[in-house]
Amino acid sequence: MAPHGERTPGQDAGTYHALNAQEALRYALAHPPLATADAGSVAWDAREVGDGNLNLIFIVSGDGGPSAVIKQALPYVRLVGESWPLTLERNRFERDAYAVYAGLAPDLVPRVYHADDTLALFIMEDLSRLEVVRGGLVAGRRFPRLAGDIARFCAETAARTSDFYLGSAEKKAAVRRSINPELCMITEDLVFAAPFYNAASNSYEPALQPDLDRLWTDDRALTNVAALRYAFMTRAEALVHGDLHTGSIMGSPAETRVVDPEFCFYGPSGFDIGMFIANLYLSAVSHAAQRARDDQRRALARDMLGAAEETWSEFHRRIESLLAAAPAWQLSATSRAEFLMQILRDAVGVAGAEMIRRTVGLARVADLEGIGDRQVRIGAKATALHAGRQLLRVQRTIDAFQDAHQAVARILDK
Ligand code: SR1
Ligand code: MG
Repeated sequence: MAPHGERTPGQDAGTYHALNAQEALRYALAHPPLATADAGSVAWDAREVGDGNLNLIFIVSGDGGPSAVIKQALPYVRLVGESWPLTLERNRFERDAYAVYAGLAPDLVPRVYHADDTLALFIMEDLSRLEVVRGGLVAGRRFPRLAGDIARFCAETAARTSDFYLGSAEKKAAVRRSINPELCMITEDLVFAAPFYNAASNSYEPALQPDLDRLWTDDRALTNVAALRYAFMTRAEALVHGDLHTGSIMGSPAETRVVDPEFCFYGPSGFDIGMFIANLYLSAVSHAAQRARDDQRRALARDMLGAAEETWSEFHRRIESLLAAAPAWQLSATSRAEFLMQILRDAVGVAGAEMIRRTVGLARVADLEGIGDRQVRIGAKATALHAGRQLLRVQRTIDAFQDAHQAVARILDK
């Protein structure tokens, strides 16, 4: 990797500024991997294509030739504007996470070629051959590898970055490097707090008020979400991606890539798998709500529920065998089962909170917002709130994933 603080051509050293497309093009052509290309003989183009909540994304490509992506952090939340400042250091957290993932599941993450902490950017592999999985699921496309690949990603990262695999001092150093307070605070607030009271950042159709009143007075759900929030803030178990929803995954029928780990930190091992499963459930809710007007939707909803089951069972199988093989621990079957039960209960609770916040919180999702018919959309959101609340209610007492899964399937069937 290049030394920190390298200059964009034509810029002063040591200062940050947000690039425009022309500057991104010049920067990319001066750094790996495109600096090695025969730049003069190709017509180059740079486009800003970021559609996420936070960053600039430039695709730099030569016609028919090589390409790369520059990801640059903005010093504020793009979704909201400059009134919400946000640390540029998140770009470094993201790059560090990719370096860890490259050692654990290199086929499931993009390659990173170059980084520049002054400009808060890195250059990575262009994944334009893939699509954002959320968009594909909304459009009814299928990703047969998705569940298995994400289960493997979550099992590998949850086990191999934990104390079961790292030495004691190594693990503590990793935790220290990954303390990411500003982005964690966003999750503490937007996932575990704001959706559970009448917070200014929430946004929802007034027709959902009765559903929200039920949630906001559900002592069991509120007690459990408070415990999950506390666990998120205190239990540094493993390196967590921190934002592993279907908008943070690029895919095709043949490939899966996890992107956007800027929310990474050391947290509860069930967090990522729970957030991912929640987003499969949201897709299932969306398709199920639209089934009366479209024959394909019933099958798509069933597929998404099936993908959630496959995700959990494959994750469970893999992490169980990783724990069994953990060097220096000799965990008995009983103690492995105990750890896995904790992960299951955390994951189910996170899934509930994520479903609710994606329905009424600040950062909602196309699976629900994109339903054109107002009545159908409200129905889908009410179902998501009901399912999310149910997951929160049962998470502390379930003994098996199926206990939670069947509850969601029954709610979708109504
Ligand atoms: C203010 S950021 C809102 C959301 O966008 C990110 O993708 C995370 O999901 C965060 O909660
Ligand atoms: Mg993101």
